[in-house]
Amino acid sequence: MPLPPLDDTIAAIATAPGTGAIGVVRVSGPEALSIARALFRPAGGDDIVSLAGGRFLVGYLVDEGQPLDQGVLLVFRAPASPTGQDVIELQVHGGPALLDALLGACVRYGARAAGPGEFTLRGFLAGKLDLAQAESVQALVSARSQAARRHAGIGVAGGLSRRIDALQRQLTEAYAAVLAVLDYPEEGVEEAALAAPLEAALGELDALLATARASRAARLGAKVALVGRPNAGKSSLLNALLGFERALVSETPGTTRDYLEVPLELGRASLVAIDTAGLRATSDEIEDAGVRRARALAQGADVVVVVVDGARPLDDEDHALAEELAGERTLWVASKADLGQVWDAGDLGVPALLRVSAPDGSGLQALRDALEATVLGDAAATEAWLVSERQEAALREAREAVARSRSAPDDLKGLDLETALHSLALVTGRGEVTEDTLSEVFSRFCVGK
Ligand SMILES: Nc1nc2c(ncn2[C@@H]2O[C@H](COP(=O)(O)OP(=O)(O)O)[C@@H](O)[C@H]2O)c(=O)[nH]1
Ligand SMILES: [Mg+2]
Repeated sequence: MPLPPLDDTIAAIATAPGTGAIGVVRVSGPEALSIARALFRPAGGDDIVSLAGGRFLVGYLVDEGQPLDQGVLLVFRAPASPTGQDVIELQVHGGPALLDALLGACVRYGARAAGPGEFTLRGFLAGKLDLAQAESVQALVSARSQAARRHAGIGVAGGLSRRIDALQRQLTEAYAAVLAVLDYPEEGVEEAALAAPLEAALGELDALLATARASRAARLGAKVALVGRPNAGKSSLLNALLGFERALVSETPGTTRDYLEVPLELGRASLVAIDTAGLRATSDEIEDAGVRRARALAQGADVVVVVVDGARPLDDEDHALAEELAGERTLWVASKADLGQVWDAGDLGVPALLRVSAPDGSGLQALRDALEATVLGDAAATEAWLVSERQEAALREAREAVARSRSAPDDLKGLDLETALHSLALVTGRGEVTEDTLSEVFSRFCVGK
């Protein structure tokens, strides 16, 4: 996809669609100030075109003699502006018809209605922010959870970019050691000069890649499937975690037939909890369809919580389930702790067991903590998170190339390191980036961003 023109004047409504207290129209490009002069009458009579950057004026917006609104004009002068060009922002009352009229007037006075991400694209090309920061901006505005918001904010401040830069320096060091050997082949690559930076780079790449899943989960919500036999207490546990009666609870086994998805916010992770039909062999066709669906949901979930009735002795079916559902991302819960516990983790053959009670809430915090730890995994220790699939793909390529270069013969190590450096450069966009990459990144943005 080719990039849009970069030197003309663009305009867009920058605030969210709908009615609000304030609405903003942004304009960037050579005509920005003349458009401001055509539409804005400063209360103090200042001359807009000769105005210094970083100023604001209060006044009236008038289009062809017709008053539009009272408002504020912000002026940023090139090159010290978010796009590197002259930029104005018109702040008016946030009415959709008013903002449409204002944008229409800007277009009549020479602007082009901007497409998604064009302002940030210009900012990137002017060196105001790098690609990792730009993607973090997008992640920040689309963050739906506090966890996603927090890590995107770190990326906007350059946290991710600094780590990528440090990685590039490490690999460049290793690359230099490899090149030295091409000049003096009889000496061979000096192990210490190469091994240490490569090891360190691999460790750092793994740490960053470990954030990808947590980041995806924070953006989309990690799927947590509650599974177990009928009457184990799955629906009661879901309600207890939520703090309100969302799922039907009954003494009659087989009550939950279809599944139920509910968002569940923990401190640092946002989850989608899924209550499922109790797993059992049944002749009821509808219930059986629910049971098959529950198994599929457990397969596709990020975390599986197996609920086993803690107040009833275990039987063969419990052991069969324990075997079926064992896995790295499975948490074992014994329910109904208030009724007493008649078996323990060893009896079921599981590594750890959390005891919970729905009516008195005991064990719920420990379960929340365990869920959070399982979803975040190794990412918990890392502040700067990857925020896009694109970044993840680039780092995977870099990791593979670094791993290859470790075992490659001396004269080929350099090629792998070049590949790795190239992949890293894609993340921040410092290095060559193709128009396709830029189109892909910025087309995900909102208009006006
Ligand atoms: N005392 C006690 N009863 C519970 C607890 N959890 C569930 N129950 C009861 O066990 C029965 C089945 O619960 P439900 O949540 O519907 O189980 P599900 O079939 O696994 O969804 C209901 O009668 C619940 O009231 C608990 O923690 N303590
Ligand atoms: Mg149920």
